[in-house]
Amino acid sequence: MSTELSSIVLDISYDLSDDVDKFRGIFGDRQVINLQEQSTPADLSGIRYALVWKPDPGLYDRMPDLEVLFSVGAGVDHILEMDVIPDVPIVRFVDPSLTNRMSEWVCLQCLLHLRRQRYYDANQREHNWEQVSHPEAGELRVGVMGLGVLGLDAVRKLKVLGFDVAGWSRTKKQIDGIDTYDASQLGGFLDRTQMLVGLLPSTPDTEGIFNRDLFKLLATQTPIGGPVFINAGRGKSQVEADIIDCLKDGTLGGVSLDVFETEPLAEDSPLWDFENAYLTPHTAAESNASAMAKYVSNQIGRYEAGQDLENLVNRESGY
Ligand code: NDP
Ligand code: OXD
Repeated sequence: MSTELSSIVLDISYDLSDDVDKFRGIFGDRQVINLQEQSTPADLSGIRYALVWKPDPGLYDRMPDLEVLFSVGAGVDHILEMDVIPDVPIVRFVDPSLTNRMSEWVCLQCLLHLRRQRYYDANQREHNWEQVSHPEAGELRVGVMGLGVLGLDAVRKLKVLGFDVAGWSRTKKQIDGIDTYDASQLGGFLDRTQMLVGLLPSTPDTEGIFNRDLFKLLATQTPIGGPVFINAGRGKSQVEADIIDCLKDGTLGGVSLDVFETEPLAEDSPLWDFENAYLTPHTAAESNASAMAKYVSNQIGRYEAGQDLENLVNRESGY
């Protein structure tokens, strides 16, 4: 097949059909091969770049000349968990359009719990005018687990809202005005945390980290009726059976979950029915197609100019 060397393949497992024109507009002279299209050739030799979510395992065999793999998402667990991973650099998606959306979601969830929004929703349904007082943000100690691109933006914005914010990550960070803890200091971090936010990647080390044992270490005295758990990292990092039990027995006073062990969340999951649970269907921060096309095009430009690719995945740490 005679494709240009600089063509890019768009994977079928993340439906970009409505956005292919945006990709073609931004990629200009580069050929954009959308695997959704019937006309896609079986032989993709000569192709150097692919943008994938969780591709068909056979896809890589069709691309013997692949040089760089781009992830549609900021997370790359879907790529690294596959049996076959091509031996090429993997670049994850990092862009303000995604980061800002995630911080909007995190701040929103913290505020919903702080301002007892569910209580007012219920009263509104009952046409019930009842004023209750609530603490201000500065009285709430929020702790963010994961201080990467998303966590760093979230802690800064939570701080601007007035929350008393701290962060935890594998390696120690220095952030103005924010207490930080490294992996060895998890106990101290949890002990001060009343509202816990998860922005961790899914790796063997983070699997099931948000479980009953961890929730029990959170600060129990809170001005909002119990510690709150908020997660938008990955569902595999949480043990949903423990979350359900902890909501029932008051170990947790509330949760906000955007990610789940199995997605979509089963219709009969008890999580749907807790008054103090806010659930969103993995929509905290979407990857915007135009931003993604510009990002990938820019990275390919850097690569071809001999510059370093940005946001490379470390296969050893798994993110
Ligand atoms: P980064 O890779 O930039 O940051 C990951 C952070 O997690 C780092 O601070 C890292 O520590 C920390 N970390 C990783 N493993 C451990 C560990 N074992 N113990 C302690 N800390 C750890 O990722 P992003 O911030 O860009 O994204 C985070 C995750 O958010 C993604 O992997 C993805 O799963 C999820 N996501 C969810 C979306 C949604 O819509 N729900 C949208 C986009 C992303 P260190 O700094 O020391 O390396
Ligand atoms: C991502 C996601 O990883 O949307 O970007 O979950």
